Amino acid sequence: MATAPHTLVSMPELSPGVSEWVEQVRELTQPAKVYWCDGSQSEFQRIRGELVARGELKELNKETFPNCHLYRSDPTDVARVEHLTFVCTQSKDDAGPNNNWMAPDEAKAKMRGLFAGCMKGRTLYVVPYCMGPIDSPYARCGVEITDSAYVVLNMAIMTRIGRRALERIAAEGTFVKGLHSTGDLNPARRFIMHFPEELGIQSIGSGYGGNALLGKKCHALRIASWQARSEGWLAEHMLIVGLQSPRGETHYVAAAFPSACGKTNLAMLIPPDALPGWKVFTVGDDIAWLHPGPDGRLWAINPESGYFGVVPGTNPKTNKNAYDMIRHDTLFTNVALTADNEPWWEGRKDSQPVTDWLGRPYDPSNGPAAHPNSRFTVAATQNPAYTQAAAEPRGVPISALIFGGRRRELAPLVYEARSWAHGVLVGASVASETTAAAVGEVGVVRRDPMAMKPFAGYNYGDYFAHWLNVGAKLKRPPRMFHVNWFRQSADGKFLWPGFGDNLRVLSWMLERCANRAEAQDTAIGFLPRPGDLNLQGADVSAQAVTELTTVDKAGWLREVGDFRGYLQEFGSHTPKQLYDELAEVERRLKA
Ligand code: GTP
Ligand code: SPV
Ligand code: MN
Repeated sequence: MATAPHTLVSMPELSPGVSEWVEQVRELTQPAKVYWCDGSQSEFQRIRGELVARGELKELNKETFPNCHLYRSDPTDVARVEHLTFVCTQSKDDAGPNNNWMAPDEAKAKMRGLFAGCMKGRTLYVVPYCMGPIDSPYARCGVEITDSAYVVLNMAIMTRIGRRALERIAAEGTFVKGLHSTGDLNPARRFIMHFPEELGIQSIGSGYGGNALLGKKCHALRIASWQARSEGWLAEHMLIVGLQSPRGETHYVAAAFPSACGKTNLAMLIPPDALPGWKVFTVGDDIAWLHPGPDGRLWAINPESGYFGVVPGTNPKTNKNAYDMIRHDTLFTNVALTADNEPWWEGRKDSQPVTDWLGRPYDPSNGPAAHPNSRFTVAATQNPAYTQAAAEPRGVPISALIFGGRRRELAPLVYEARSWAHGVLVGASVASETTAAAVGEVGVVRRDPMAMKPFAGYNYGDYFAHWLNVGAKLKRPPRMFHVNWFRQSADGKFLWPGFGDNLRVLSWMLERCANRAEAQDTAIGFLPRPGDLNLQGADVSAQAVTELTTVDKAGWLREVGDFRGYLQEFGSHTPKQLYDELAEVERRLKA
C-alpha cells in the first residue's frame, strides 16, 4: 500500500510552533521521554495495554463487557475542584465575581514552581486535538501536553486527536496551549489556571475529568466562551438533540442543565410507548457551540466526539440507550465490581457489588459502592441514537433553547419565555442543587446562570449582555424554555417520572414553536395547562400535574428579590435590560 505523502513529515516537523512550545515544556518538566500522539487505533490499544500491564487499568469481564476497563482515580481526586480553578486575566474585573482570579504573572510563577521537574521519570504525551468536526469552520484546535496516559485515552475518545488536528494547527497558526500534569496528586498543590488572553491553560495535581481533560471544560467552555464573546457566538454547557415528530418534522433543541442534572439522559432519551412515531437523535450531551447563521437562525455544533457521563442511575428503565452503549469499548472510572468482574453502580439492579470503587470489599456502611460521580468514557458513535448530523461541519439549526435546574421546590415542570430578552433572564435565573460532579456539599441550591457558573470564562454581567447581543442579531431566534424534572413532593418523591417521559414536555415545546399548542399566560411566562400536555399512559397523578404546572406567586416574589440581589453582585456589568425584564415579571406577580 502506498504511503500518503504527508506521513513522510514527522509530527514535530509538521508544526514548528507546537514543537517550540513542547521543547520549552520539556526543559521545565524534565520527562524521561516525549511522545507525540498520532490518534491511530493501534496507538490507543498500545497505550491502554501499557496501563493494564502497569496495573493502573483493570480489564473487565471479556464476555459480558468486551473491551471495557476500570480506572480507579486517587481517592482525593474524584470530581472537579471549583475552589482551585482560576481565571487569570490582566484585569480582575474581566474574570468577574463568578470566578476565582489570580494575576497572570503571579499564577504563572506559582505554576512554574509546581511544574519544574514534575515529569521526571515519566512520559510527556503531546496530544494535538480538534474540538468540533475537523472540517468545520467553527471547530477550534488545541494541544494538550500531559503526563497521564489515562488522560490521553480519554482525550482520544472525547476529541478528535492526532495528525489531522496538528495539520489544521499548522495551517491556522494558532492553538490553545494546555499543559497538564498529575503532579503529586496532593490537593494542596492542585490548581486549574486559565489564561484566556493568551489562549493558555495550566492544570496540575489532578487526573480527573474536567480538571485534566483540557479540551472539555477548560478549552471548550472557559477559553471558548471568552473567544465567543469577542467573535459573536456562544460556548455553552448544553446538550444538542434532534426530535423527529410523528408528522416527520425534525427539530433540534439545545438544553443547559448544571452538572449531573440530566443532559446526557435527555440527549439520548427513549420515547415512551404512549408516544409512538417519535425518533430521537443525539448530537451532543454536554457542550454546544452556537453561531448565528446566514439564515438568521442559531446553529450548533458539538465540539466533542465522546461522552464523559455519570454512571449511577443508568439502567434499562431510565436510559436503555446509555445502558447498551456502555456494554462494550468503555472506560469506567470509579465504579464498583461484581463477583463476575463486571462494573457495578447504584441503580444497576441486575447484580450485586462485591468490591467498592476504592477496591475494598463492599460494605454498605462505607457508603455507596460506586462513587456518585463515577463516569463512563465512550465514543459518541456507540450511542444507538447517534446521528451523522454530529459530524456536519455547519452544525444543526436550533428551534428551541432550554434551561433547567434541579429544584425540589418552586420551579414548575416547564415554562416558556416571552421573548429572547426574557429568555436570557430565565436562563440567568437558573438555580440548582449542587451535585457530586464538583467537590463540596451536595444538595445545596445555588445560582447557576445558564448552567455555566463553573465554566463561564469571564464576568457574568458581560456574559448576560453578550447573550442579549447575540439574540438581537437573530432574525429567527429559537424559543426559550425552562424545565425542572426534579420537583419533589413533601415526602421527598419526584413528582415527575422524568427520563423518556420528558419527551411529553419536549413535544409541547415543539408544538409551541409551531404555534399549535395552547398555554396559560402567567407572571413568569407561558405554562401548559394540565390538558395541554400529552399525559396518556404517564405514571403521574392529576394532583402532581396540577402542582407541577402551578405558579407559587409568594415563592416567586421572594425569588425575584433574591435574584435581583444576585444581579447586583456584577455591578455596572449587569445590563439594564435584564433589570427591566425582572421588573416586568415582578409587576405581573404583584398584579
Ligand atoms: P454532567 O455530565 O455532569 O454535565 O451531567 P448531565 O447533565 O449530563 O447529567 P446526567 O444526564 O448524567 O444525569 C445525572 C443524574 O441525574 C443521573 O443519575 C441520572 O440518572 C439523573 N437523571 C437524569 N435525568 C433525570 C430525570 O429526568 N429525572 C430524574 N429523577 N433523574 C434524572
Ligand atoms: C461536569 O461536571 O459538568 C461534567 C463532568 O460534565 S467534568 O468533565 O468533570 O466536567
Ligand atoms: Mn458537564
